[in-house]
Amino acid sequence: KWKGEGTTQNLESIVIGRCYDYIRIVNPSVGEKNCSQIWEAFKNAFINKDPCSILPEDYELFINLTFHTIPPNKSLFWENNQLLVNSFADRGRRYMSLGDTLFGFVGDFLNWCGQADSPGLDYESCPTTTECENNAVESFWRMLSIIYAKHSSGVIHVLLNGSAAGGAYPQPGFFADYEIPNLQKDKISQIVIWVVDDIEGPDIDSCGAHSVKTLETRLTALGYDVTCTDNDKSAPAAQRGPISSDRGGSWNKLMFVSFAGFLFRF
Ligand code: ENP
Repeated sequence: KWKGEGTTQNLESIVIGRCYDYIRIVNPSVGEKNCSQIWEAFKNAFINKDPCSILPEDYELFINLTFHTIPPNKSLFWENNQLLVNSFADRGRRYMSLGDTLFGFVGDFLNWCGQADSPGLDYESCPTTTECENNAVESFWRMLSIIYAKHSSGVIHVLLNGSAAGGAYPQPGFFADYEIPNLQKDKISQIVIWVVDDIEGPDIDSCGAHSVKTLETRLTALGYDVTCTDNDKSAPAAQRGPISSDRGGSWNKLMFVSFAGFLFRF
């Protein structure tokens, strides 16, 4: 019926299991959470409803039950870099991207939707955002993006893909539309943008050019202290240790490429 993939099989077990994995192993510092209640709140956001009439607010109870703070300087926003971000953030040990929070962790990589006339999940198909934007998955990430941006503080990092066909800073996009407008300026000391190309991918976008320039201009106009680094000056790789200054940019790029290559093997 719909063009999108249907609900992920075993959704309930996955959500409850991920919740326990998170609170017991990944990040016990969030404290005790009620994982069955979290599943109920998640499910009740979209079950038995028209799959095209789900709003971000429908996940409010889910957010209340899963919410925990995001440590200052740990927020990592991104576009078109999911696997690199997942590996680089290291499940919250290095950075805490939205997918490394309890609320994002339970839904990452999954698909879900209900149906108006039945209490069951639709395992056959779910609406894509082109079919209707008020679908269960889109509204989930919209709500989470807003909450994540509102609670981010200190130095904020943004990891963009310089090889993305539509530009490193897509508009529309979650970062452009739901995250930037919800950042709390008085809690943020700096915004650091990293533009990283795919290994052997085209160098389409970089700091000071095209869509990245648009982003830099927007953030500066909002009053943020913005810095931007391209991968050839070594962005994430620089975090792994000091880079000797006499070696120049190409060595740095090699450092980054081998680091990214290492990440991509996962
Ligand atoms: P894509 O299109 O590269 O990747 C979408 C995949 O990332 C889906 O598997 C989705 O899970 C998962 N995902 C993890 N975090 C988010 C998310 N936060 N989000 C949408 N999907 C997410 O990603 P997008 O659409 O460009 O979104 C990137 C955004 O995530 C950035 O704004 C970044 O700052 C933010 P699923 O359940 O859909 O299979 C917000 C929206 O963190």
